[in-house]
Amino acid sequence: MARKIILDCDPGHDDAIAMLLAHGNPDVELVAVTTVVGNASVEKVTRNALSVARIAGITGVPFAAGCPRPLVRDIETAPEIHGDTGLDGPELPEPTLALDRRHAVDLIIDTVMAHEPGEITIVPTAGLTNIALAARKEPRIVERVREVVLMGGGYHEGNWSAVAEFNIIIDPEAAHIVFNEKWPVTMVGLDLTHQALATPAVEEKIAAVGTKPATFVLELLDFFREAYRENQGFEHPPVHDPCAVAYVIDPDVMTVRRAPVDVELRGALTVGMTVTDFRAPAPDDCTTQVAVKLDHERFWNLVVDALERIGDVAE
Ligand SMILES: [Ca+2]
Repeated sequence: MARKIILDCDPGHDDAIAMLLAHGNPDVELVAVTTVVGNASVEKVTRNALSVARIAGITGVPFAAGCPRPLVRDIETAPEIHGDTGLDGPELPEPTLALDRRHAVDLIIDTVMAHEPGEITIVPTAGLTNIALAARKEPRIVERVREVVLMGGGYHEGNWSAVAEFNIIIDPEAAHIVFNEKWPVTMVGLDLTHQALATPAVEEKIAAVGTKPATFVLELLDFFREAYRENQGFEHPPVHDPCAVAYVIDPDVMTVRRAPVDVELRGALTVGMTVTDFRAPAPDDCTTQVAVKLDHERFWNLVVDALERIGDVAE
């Protein structure tokens, strides 16, 4: 049985690849895609998500737009990493899917409540505004969700400050809510995703697929490589978001460690830090775990396999 996932995202180059992985892999089923302000405005990332759906040939999945700003803080976007559109680089087609009329928060709630307990996994690859609001609006989703597997944070690494990662620091109050609810949370943070480098060998494998969606991924990686070289000193870009999807598909793609995680809201230097307590043993009531070590080859094979299964998509 394929694991049913809600992808909450802000496409975003790596979000786009996460969508392709989720769509192409038979062991997960996309049951909803929701968007939230993050890499760019919610209008831009929503349009991007719909364009990626067309490229990937995703149909019959509801897409809904979510929160236009964080819970408390001002909007902060990431044009230096994703360009002004949030998905600079490839030429994007006009979307063909129509948006669901519901707000993303309501689509998340409706989807979780319409399924049996333990059926739905939420995979956030953006700021946690929608997820936090959904948990507050309908608290019963917390015990119905199987688990939350999120890309964000890091226990030793930051990218938007010395100690904080973008998805967390843009809405730390929302992250605080999500990490402190009693659902199981897996933090696929920078410590893990900085191992998911798109090396030339990876790009060769993707190029060998030879389809339009594969070419689209290569174009995304070209833009991402330059952005990460210029702004963060990476030779090859770390491709964060599909790592969270990959963990749902195949938990053996990474090692994880159980540890309490909380989010700093008041530190003058550390706001948005995902403070991880590695003192052993983890308390019995600990509901969080953090991703530690990636099997690089296994991960990229999943991405390539998904692209092969998607094949060429009719226009
Ligand atoms: Ca993202």
